[in-house]
Amino acid sequence: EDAGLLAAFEARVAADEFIEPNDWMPEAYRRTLVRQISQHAHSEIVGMLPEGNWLTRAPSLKRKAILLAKVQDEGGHGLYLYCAAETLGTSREDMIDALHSGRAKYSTIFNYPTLNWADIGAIGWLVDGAAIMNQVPLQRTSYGPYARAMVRVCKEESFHQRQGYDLLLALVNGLPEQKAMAQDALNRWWWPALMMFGPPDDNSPNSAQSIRWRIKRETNDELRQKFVDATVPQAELLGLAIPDPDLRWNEEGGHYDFGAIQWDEFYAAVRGEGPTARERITARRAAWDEGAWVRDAATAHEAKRAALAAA
Ligand code: FAQ
Repeated sequence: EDAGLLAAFEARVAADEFIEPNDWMPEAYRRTLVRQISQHAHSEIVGMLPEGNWLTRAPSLKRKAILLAKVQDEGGHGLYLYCAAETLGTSREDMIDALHSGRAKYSTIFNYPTLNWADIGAIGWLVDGAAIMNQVPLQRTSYGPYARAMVRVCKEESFHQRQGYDLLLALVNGLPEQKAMAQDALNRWWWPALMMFGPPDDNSPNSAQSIRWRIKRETNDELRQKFVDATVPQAELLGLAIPDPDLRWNEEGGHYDFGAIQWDEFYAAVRGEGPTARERITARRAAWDEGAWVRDAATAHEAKRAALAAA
């Protein structure tokens, strides 16, 4: 690759300019973006499944309408992100095939099951809360189409986080059994939410280069710490206990210290081990196959339109 082009590219990144689809970029930068953006898109789409599971069992019309809107938003986020990745020269079919064949990852968090209604609250509060913490800095990521997609995504995620917290507030102010459901959901979702930020910085192979290229603006550990610090007071307000005996305020550091994360569990979830992961990919493949007639009809319609236009 031409040294002059590379130097000019790096200078633009260092000056916080956005790189746009037709600009020159190193091949490794393009590959990293396709990897991260497509995996982000897959996470949004697979992420519709655990909550979609509860649409038919929401306890009231109001809760059902809120959840339906949220799950549809996640589908929209996936579509913006696939479009952003397509501007880098990859195709939708390739990305979907990578997901279905297991070549591409999606967030570990969606390999956990949603066992009861309180899980829907915990997902909004913790999973969307973690997603916002990670995505706010991505509004300033160096690739323009990704950064711009993040602006709308973050606004919608804020609504998602609030609806989850509101759902849990209703439960903790209800019957003791309802408060116990909320505590049980927090117990199961807390550690997986911390794992969403990825491996620790000293074990994160992509971080150093992604930070240099300003694809990532903050490291995995920095974002995880910010999430813990923001979330502990929210748990206190709910009257729920975070399931970590080592969690304590560090006066000197001005942050919460927290216990050791079970990284074996994280890597098993990344590898897609366990029944829930198999269920997720089976559901995505079925949705793709059952949607074939829609893609065929759209293609046939476009061919007719083009033929008419040519006539
Ligand atoms: N799960 O070197 P690093 C949402 C992989 S939010 C699975 O640190 P990087 C909203 C990583 O890909 C969730 N794999 O990698 C929602 C890499 O493998 P690779 C989605 C993970 O890229 C809420 C390897 O480990 N958000 O969907 C995970 O620099 C509710 C080494 O890791 C995003 O994707 C993980 N948790 O940093 C939807 C945000 N962590 O690719 C529905 C954008 C790491 O080399 C309902 N992505 N790995 O084969 C990012 O910010 C980054 O890609 C990180 C990972 C921080 C996830």
